[in-house]
Amino acid sequence: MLDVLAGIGRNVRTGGYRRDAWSSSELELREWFGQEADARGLDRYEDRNGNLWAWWGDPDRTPGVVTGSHLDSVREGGAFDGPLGVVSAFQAVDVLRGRGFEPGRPIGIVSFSDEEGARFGVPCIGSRLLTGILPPERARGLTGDDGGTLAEVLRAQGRDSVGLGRDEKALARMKVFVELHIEQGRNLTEPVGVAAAIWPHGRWRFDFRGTADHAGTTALADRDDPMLSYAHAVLAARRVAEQFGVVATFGKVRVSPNNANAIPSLVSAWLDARGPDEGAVRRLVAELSEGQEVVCESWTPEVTFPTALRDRLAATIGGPAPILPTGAGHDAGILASAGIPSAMLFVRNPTGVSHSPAEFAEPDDCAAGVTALADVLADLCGD
Ligand code: HGY
Ligand code: MN
Ligand code: MN
Ligand code: MN
Repeated sequence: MLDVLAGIGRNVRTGGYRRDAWSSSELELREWFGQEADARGLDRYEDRNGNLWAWWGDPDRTPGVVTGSHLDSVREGGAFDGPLGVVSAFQAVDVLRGRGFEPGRPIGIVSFSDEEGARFGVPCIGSRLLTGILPPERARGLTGDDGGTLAEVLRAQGRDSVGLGRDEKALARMKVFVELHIEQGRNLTEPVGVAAAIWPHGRWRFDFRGTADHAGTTALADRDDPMLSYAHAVLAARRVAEQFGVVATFGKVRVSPNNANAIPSLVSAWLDARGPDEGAVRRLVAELSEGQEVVCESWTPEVTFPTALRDRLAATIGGPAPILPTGAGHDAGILASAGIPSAMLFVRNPTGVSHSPAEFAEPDDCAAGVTALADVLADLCGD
């Protein structure tokens, strides 16, 4: 059985992906990726947007079949969301070589930078920059939770030499992209499935303002406490989400100045809202935003993966492989929205839990994912 989990274990030992991207631990991740690529004699490099690449064959001769995912994660995320796709990509190359397969096209492995947007607030920064969907100036100006901008972080790491931005060369090298990812819901009952679509989803920052004052000496009637507005918004989000058939949560909140014995002057809270119906998501946000200070920090429209490619993957896997939508965003969705033929394979998640250390996939299902990915890569290389 393929030691996918051993690969994830090695990645866990680097400790890198458990923290948000662009941090020093990301440097360790690049080392781990490099070791995996070097061990297979793959041609590896980092592109202008921090994405890591490893090639079997020369993509400048013929555009290649690319697979991969991301290594960063949310804080205290799981071990599979992202790394499973990168580890499985390396292992699928091993499987194909073990079969004596000679690819008719180059096969590329990519790890996109900062897919979760855990630090700078915008998900899929690496693939959005690569495709030009995220303008480099906006990316440079993104401010992390520690107050530093992405530009300052890149300068400190000496990584902004060639500058961020749309990468025509990287795009020209990609004929098709397939991302393998752990399923992040409870809907996949077979070991491996194929993605139909990604729900529209976004992140909005709400700023609830109040008047700083003493927690002990200010009469209740004299208080202008922004925590109350925040609390109302949290409860309204759940109520309206149920009403409109969407999902929404305030998963991150920042209280200023954050003293236990003072009424805050500001409560900033981030809403994540998603659903199969874009209109319903927008109605929810409009209702919650009424009379509030709200900034949309990221919006990803619905992505429907190309039907012919999706069905081809399902047929290659056989089974018949289930085809299902997801509420989770992915780099494959960004590439698809930029016109790169893209598809996704999902590996069963027995509990559906994700963005939590409890996230888990069975070794046999991980191995089935690698075999399915190898079969799909071999099939697509034949074009
Ligand atoms: O948040 C998401 O949808 C994904 O896990 N990045
Ligand atoms: Mn995730
Ligand atoms: Mn992911
Ligand atoms: Mn993804």
